[in-house]
Amino acid sequence: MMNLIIGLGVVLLLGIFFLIFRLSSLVSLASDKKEDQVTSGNSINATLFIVFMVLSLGLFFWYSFAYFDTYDPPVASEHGAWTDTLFWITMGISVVAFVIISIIMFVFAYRFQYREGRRAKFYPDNHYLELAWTIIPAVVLAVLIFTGLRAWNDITSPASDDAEVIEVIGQQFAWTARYPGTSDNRLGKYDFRKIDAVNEFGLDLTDKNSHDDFKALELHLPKGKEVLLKIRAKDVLHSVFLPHFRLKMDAVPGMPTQFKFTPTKTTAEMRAELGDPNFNYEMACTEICGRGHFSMRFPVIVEEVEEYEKWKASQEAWLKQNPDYLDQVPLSLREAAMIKAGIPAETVIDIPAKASSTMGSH
Ligand SMILES: [Cu+2]
Repeated sequence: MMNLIIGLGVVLLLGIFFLIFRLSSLVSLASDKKEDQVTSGNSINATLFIVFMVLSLGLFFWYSFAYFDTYDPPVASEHGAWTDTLFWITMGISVVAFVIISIIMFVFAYRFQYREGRRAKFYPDNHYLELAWTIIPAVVLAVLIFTGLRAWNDITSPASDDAEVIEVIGQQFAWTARYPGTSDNRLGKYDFRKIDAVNEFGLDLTDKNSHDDFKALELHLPKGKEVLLKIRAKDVLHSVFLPHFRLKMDAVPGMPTQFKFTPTKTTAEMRAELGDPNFNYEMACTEICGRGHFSMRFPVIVEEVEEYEKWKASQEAWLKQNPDYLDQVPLSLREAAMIKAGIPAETVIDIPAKASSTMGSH
């Protein structure tokens, strides 16, 4: 409602401006003097240029400072500090160029408005000037792009062998995470053709690494340890966005992506830093993926490594929660799979019966 009123107010104001403009040009048409007819509209426009410049630059700086905290959350990852520096260097150069160009544009429009008897100067070209405004921006842009590229190559280079590998999967409209179990610390293979109502990851149970993988509805991260996020999507494009970690990577169906980073502040530390006991990190989807896009919020918890390991050990393997799927585990691996997944031994009795009944029905 408030927005509507503000919108109507702006439309009304523009209408009034237009009427004043029409009125003054009609008045000047009615007057006999030739120069009045030409210059009255010009000087109004010239003055409006200056008004517009002062108002919009004022708004620009006011917004940038007043709402600074809402678009610049404190950084909580190692590479984030470096990308922030690059961002602010680029921003500083752009803002200086933007302000200088805006002022020159509007002041020139005002300064060189039509005046009776003034003639334009014929000034066809100046090689030095053209060289200067080509070479200086080219050098500045090249430096920005190459330092950015170096940082990007560093961020996207392969993760170290002892990195914590976690998979996040986007689907309409929720995130899920898959962790390697504590007994092997390796994510098992998956195959999208194995996805069904229960096997939402498409776990390939013929791979022994998959037997202790578990599902999580919160993203737990260890502080000070390199994390490799493996990212995929099950239906449409989604995008992983972890603003405090300066991490953004698309989740693309059929094309797994990844991002490595090292968290530097636990949730508790960030709460203390912000003085907000209710603060929580979160992961959002930044690809408009459909009607429920807004609801793709995923809680993120950063803990000390010991707490993180404790949490991992307390989780139940996916296979333990879905023991029916043991019949997809090759017979030779079945016993080891049950131990790995923590499935009680008495479940063994069901499996051969089930296997033989399926065979019998063929
Ligand atoms: Cu999404």
